[in-house]
Amino acid sequence: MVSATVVRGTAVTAALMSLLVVPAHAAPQRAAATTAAPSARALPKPDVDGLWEVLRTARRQGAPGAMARLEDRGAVYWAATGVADRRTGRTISNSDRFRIGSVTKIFSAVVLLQLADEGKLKLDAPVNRYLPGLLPDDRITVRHVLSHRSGLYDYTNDMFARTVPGFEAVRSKVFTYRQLVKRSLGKPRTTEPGGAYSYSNTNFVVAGMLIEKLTGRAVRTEYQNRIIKPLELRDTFYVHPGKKIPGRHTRGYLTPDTAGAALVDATEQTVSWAQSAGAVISSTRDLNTFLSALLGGRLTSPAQLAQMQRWVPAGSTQAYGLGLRRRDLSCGTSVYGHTGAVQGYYSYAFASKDGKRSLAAVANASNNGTLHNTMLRTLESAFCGKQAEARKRPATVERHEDVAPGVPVNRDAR
Ligand code: REX
Repeated sequence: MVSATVVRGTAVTAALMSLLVVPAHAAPQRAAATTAAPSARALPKPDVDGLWEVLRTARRQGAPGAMARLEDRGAVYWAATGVADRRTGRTISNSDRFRIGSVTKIFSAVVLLQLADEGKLKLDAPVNRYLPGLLPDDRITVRHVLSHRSGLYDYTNDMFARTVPGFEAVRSKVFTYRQLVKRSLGKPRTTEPGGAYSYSNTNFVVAGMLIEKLTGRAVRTEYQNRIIKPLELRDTFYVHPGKKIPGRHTRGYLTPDTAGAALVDATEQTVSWAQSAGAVISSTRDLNTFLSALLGGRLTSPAQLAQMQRWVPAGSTQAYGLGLRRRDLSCGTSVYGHTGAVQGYYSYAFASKDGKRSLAAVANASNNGTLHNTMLRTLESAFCGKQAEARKRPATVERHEDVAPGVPVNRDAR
């Protein structure tokens, strides 16, 4: 069953933002190595037809369903095609919830930056000041962890070296944070503290531990009280170690490494392997609201938002801040947010510099590099409009260092 919807409507999000009170006492801190973003320019009109074409291509490339929601200064556009459930044939829709993977990292970073705003955390203090003896090097700071410059090895490299067996081995497991950190510490570190960007989920496991240590509460409670409740996000949950996605959701399908093998329904899992690095559930609407609020300065003080956007190079068209990615698009515009990959779901949540335009998209399949590259083009349609070069040329081949880095990704999956 196939369905297509492109709708324009009116969104009302501004009123509830006024509920947020942000402390503004935080002093600017020492700069990390930075890379300048291309200068901000007026955004071209979104290309909704282009967005729609990207989603159709995603389906041809192996996603049972794909959808996107674009919000632009009060106007809302959404598009969806394909199915949420291959067994029942139920049509996918933007009201379906899904697993957002590493977009979770922004939630964890926001909580920590709010704690910095409250004077409870210093970004340049060693992690070991707050979690004595956790890390083998006192030089590793909170900033290093949040910008993937700690050198802590990514334990998911080994965990998911074989995609389906790796997933099945952990889908019902419950890990403690310490068990995950221990898996990382068994391997040599990838950089000196403060060295080059080297993506690792371990960093955001440490972020979760910091949140729990500094607040005395579970990350779930902190996400809830600091982000979900104030922004009235009705589709956003942190479910751990439960395996189910609450309410109406799209199922997620994992592509096996063997070409031609049947997709594996990966919907139910604890996501304990990721937790504060990747276990949040949300919807395209909530992600638009979240990114707009963050970039619009409604979740942290301006000083902490500036910290979040001290960029380190992370590839030719990307940079990384603190739990935040910057992607530099073909038209010279940069967008800010995160990509996510957990088994069965590729997700994308980005906004313009001022937060006034936001795009959230998801394909309900993963471990398919061709599909991932296609879905990245939703950003081009949303923020470059008809100027997007990507529409005129074949999809660029991205490196996949951040999708289980060091692990082969199935590029040819159909
Ligand atoms: C886990 C394996 C990939 C996925 C991973 N995900 O590290 C984090 C994430 C949480 O969302 N990262 C994104 C599996 C990309 C980011 O930070 O931007 N792949 C799959 C394999 C490959 O198992 N052998 O594709 O489902």
